[in-house]
Amino acid sequence: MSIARSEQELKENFAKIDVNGDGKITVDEFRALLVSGIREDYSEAVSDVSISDIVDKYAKQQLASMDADGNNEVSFKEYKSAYDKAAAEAADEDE
Ligand SMILES: [Ca+2]
Ligand SMILES: [Ca+2]
Repeated sequence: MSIARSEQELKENFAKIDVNGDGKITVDEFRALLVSGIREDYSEAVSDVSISDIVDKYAKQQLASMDADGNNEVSFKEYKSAYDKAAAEAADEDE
């Protein structure tokens, strides 16, 4: 897995999560992302009701982990710095 990503690639990833295109990722957008991921993995086994609580929890965790200024939205700047931090940690583990 390559950890060196260009800013352009990060912008494209961010835009995929930022469904309404306002430049900020909200907990609802993280939620939608998680739901679509779960649907791909467990398309038949899971109902909306059974995944709802789990998705809520992880969406909030994911938002909180990236939301540096605590306004409940993740800007591209916050997304990028979270990604840079994860990439730096991954690089440390490789050594
Ligand atoms: Ca948005
Ligand atoms: Ca924020």
